[in-house]
Amino acid sequence: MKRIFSGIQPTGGVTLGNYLGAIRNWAALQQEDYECIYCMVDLHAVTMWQDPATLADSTREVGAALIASGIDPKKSIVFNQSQVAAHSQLAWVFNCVARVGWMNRMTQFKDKAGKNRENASLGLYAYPALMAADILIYKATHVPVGEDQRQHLELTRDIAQKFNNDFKVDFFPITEPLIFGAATRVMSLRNGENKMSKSDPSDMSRINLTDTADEIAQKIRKAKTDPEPLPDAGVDPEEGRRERPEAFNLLNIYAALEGSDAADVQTAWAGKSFSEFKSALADLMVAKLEPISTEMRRLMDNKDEIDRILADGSERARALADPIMQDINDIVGFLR
Ligand code: AQP
Repeated sequence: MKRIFSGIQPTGGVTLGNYLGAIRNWAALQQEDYECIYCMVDLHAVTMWQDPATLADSTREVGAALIASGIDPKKSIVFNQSQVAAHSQLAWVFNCVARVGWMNRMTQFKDKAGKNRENASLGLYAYPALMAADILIYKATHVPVGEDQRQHLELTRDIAQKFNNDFKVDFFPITEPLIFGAATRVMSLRNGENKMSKSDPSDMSRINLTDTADEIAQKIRKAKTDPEPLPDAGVDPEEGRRERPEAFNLLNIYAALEGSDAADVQTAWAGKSFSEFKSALADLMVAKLEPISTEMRRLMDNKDEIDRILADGSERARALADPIMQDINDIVGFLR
């Protein structure tokens, strides 16, 4: 039996980056021979300050985005992490299994903590141990990962291995990454060197799945580019991304939305003007995102419906996680 776990932080609205890089792949996985568990990781979200007045609604919004993007909550388990206590219980055990030296090598902590590392939360530092617990509390066999999460999945494998060795058991699986053929990394519309992010202070840097057609058109029109026309067909994409990150980002987004090969899109638009291209990109984006945003808005207007779906998901998640946590307690030697 193949079991998939993946998570997304309810740290704000859902971006086109979350959709193209993760959510649409999660929806596609449901077609295959997998049991899928998709989680709004609110415990991870609070490793950075979250306003309590908006966290619950952000959680609902992310849940709505998943469902509107085609994740079927009857087929897959969709829930929020804080409602399944076993995530936190196992995270503590893993805090005691993982080594400080391992955590010190995690590049995401360095990126997110920034210069003022002493002032970062302890939770942000221990984030990868909680992520390992998220995956292993279900004994998930596969995790869809983007490039940015690869290091954390490696750590999950190390923690599983060390737990099995320390306690002389063959308990946790060594989880495999699921890498998608054309993994899409969507960059900011204001700076092609940074990834598009929910928490970027500038709303113009990202497309939110709830943006209206006019907002999308405006953001694409104002997206940063350079004075040259679109690149020639022969330009190597790796080199192109280094030299003209904004141009190649927009080409990539177009290809990902259309479901076509990036090289074909580059050839089709070679030498053309950005104004023509941006207008086609905005039209394509609106056509693809409108059905999702319409369904998201419907769900957001029906909070009871979304809350019921998440409560049902939490119950099903607990039914899987609790017996595994009980076994772990026995292995560690906690008195029942
Ligand atoms: N720009 C992106 N391009 C491709 N994939 C992306 N993902 C996020 N941004 C992009 C993927 O979305 C999934 C969920 O991400 P997350 O919410 O757990 O955290 P994140 O990667 O830190 O996303 P954000 O939007 O940048 O959130 P904040 O601003 O809160 O840090 C992951 O699979 C991720 O790879």
